[in-house]
Amino acid sequence: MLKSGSEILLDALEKEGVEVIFGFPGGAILPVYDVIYDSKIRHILVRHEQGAAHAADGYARSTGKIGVCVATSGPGATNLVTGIATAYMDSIPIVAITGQVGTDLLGNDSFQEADIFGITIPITKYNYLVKKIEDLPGIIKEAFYIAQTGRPGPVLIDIPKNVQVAKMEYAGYPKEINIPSYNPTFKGNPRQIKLAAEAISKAERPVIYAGGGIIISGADEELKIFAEKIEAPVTMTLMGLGGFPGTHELSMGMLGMHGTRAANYAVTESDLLIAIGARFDDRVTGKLSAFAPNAKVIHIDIDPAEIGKRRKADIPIVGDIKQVLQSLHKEIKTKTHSDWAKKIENWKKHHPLAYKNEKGKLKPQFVIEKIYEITKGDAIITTEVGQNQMWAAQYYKFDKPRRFLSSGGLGTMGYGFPAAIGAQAANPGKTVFDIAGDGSIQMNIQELGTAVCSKLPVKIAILNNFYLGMVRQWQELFFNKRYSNTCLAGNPNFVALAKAYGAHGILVTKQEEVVPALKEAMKINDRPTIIDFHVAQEENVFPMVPAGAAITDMIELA
Ligand SMILES: Cc1ncc(C[n+]2csc(CCOP(=O)(O)OP(=O)(O)O)c2C)c(N)n1
Repeated sequence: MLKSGSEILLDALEKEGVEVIFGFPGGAILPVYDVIYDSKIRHILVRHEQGAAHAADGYARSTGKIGVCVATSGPGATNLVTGIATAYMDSIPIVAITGQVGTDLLGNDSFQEADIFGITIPITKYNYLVKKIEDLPGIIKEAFYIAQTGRPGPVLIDIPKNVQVAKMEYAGYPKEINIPSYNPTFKGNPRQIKLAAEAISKAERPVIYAGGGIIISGADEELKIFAEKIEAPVTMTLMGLGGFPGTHELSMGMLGMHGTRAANYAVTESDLLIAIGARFDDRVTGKLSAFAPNAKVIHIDIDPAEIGKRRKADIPIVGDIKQVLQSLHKEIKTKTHSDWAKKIENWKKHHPLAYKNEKGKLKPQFVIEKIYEITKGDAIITTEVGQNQMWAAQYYKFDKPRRFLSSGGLGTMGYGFPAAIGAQAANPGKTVFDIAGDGSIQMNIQELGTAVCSKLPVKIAILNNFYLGMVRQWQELFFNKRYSNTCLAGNPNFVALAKAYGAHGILVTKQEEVVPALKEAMKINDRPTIIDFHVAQEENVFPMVPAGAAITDMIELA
């Protein structure tokens, strides 16, 4: 059947099982929008293309499926860049589709031309500029395959306008795919797995250091069986939260810069560090030479490039984590480490996460504890970046994967709200909370329009300290309280702003107002709600390891 490039694109998206796409139109993508008009796929019109990329990312993180975003050429495409880079740093599968000027105009500085292919080379797993309509079906098939397999990541397809309108005889979306140069390894090497099992049987102080790879691979059950069988305490990275139940007795919570004392001590004293789907990020390791200095390292990851990148692995295992753990289960024997377990219990008991409950002050940590209680630990939580993000990671106990969506690698302010929109679109019946800072929320607050029009009942809890809090904290601790350009005195009235958009708004200034406000927000299910919590202005996130220090070098609550 004769079909246009745009019709082929939409057919391919349907065949890939795409249910919703996030986008913003413009001249160079108009033929595609014309086909979207008749399509069964839901299109959510964002207010800024950055919102589309983050929403696709939130959709992907909360479901494990590929998120799709669409933008026009030039400024539309460049507005996607931060969202694509955010997804790239956290290995999130999204497919970004951009319109491009016609192939005859390429390279002429034509109106709204930007070399988005060139711009996104370093921030995509793979990308394409489609020069002929005949290539289009195969490219879309490849793009979806590459985005999702191996170590996932964003893929961009740039489609010139003439390719969108050209017609060809279309035999249907390809069923098979063959990319000879692309062969991710799924099964771990049996010899390495045996070596790992041996090292585990000899270890006296093992620690499991679990990253986002656990969640990507869907290996949370396997991890639980593994940890219980060898009685190893588990610490998670920011990306790994929910990959192991936060309330499990073997959980030590997060490690690293704002990790728990138990986690950081345990890693430092361990004799075997089992790194699973984690990449030894500098926010985790602190001073690298002091990180697990006496430990043998088993490193399991699907991406061979991660192994040995920052820390030599004694036993490297390349493969899909779920499969590797299943193979490991067969090789290991049940173990206990009573002295080690006691030591860790002791650290946990004597150094719990703590904050001061001061009279007359509303503490952000308290707000998060109450969000946890009211949602029974089962909400999808997105965060912005800064103190709000770290408090959410510390005080909301994630027992299940795909419940905590946060920009870990890039640390993108403005991520949380559009990501929440994506997650809510993907999970209509679930409670979705964006835990936000007053600075970050203003980076994509225009998406209130999107959430209102799409009737998405996202809840936004603004921990409003009238500062760029995390930067202010660094200025307080390391720059002698010289608060250069971190005061947000010009904040809008967020309740009035919510109302102006047709959303619901609640102001909370006292501790006793927190629960009633949350209950009120939980009842609203046809539009977004902003709760503006006026929290203690100079509260800090503790413990804190100063950048570049050893992770045992923690600054604590005074
Ligand atoms: C796009 C972007 N710009 C700048 C930064 C640097 N930065 C990190 S945290 C932070 C402050 C965040 O303030 P706010 O959103 O109010 O959250 P709080 O720390 O107060 O919870 C800034 C500016 C960033 N992470 N992202």
